[in-house]
Amino acid sequence: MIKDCSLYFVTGQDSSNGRDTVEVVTEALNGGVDIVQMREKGLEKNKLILLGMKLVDLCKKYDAVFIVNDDPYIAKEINADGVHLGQEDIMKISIDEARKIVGTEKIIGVSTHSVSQFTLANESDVDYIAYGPVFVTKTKDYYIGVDGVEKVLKIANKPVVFIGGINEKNVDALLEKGAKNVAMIRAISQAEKITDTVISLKEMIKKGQCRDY
Ligand code: 3NM
Repeated sequence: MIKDCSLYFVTGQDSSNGRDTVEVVTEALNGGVDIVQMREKGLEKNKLILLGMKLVDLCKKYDAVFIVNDDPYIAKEINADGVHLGQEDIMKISIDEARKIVGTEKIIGVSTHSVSQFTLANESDVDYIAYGPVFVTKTKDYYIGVDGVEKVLKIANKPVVFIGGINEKNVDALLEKGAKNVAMIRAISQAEKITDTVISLKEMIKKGQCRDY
């Protein structure tokens, strides 16, 4: 399970202004990100495993949750805390199969891009649900906006992580609607001062929604 009030960093070597992923993740952890997802679409399996092993150790040191994107077998092999599955992934490997691979102790998250996908995910054996892209993002060629935010929060029976184009300027718009967890690539990976940016984002989350944590 993931804790609420989490700042979730998704890696992206291609979106890190040439900086090394381990360096970027270290700076993000120094600022206090709670969850790190290794999402490196350009890397082959053996390289993902090598990078993943480094990130597993790094996240452990900071007591942060470490999630592998797309591949439950890699998550299992490197003993990550869990796996994140996209809608395309779950066409190939169902959530129930992924659960058998990673086991009941591990975290499974799934991406959803509409209220109807969210509703289905809500009934499935996942530990959190990502919903987005809520704003314009370079990663996707569409965005779904914030209209469904309150609706999904109302029906959710597990933590919801909002994603897509979120940054220091627009995060409040989500927090005001009740969001507790937000995920980002570029607002963190492309920040000039990653640690400072993360500290400020965490402060905003705390003020916006999670005053008691
Ligand atoms: N998944 P940025 S949006 C990886 O909506 C990802 O499922 C999304 O990057 C989804 O914070 C997204 O730079 C990209 O917009 C997030």
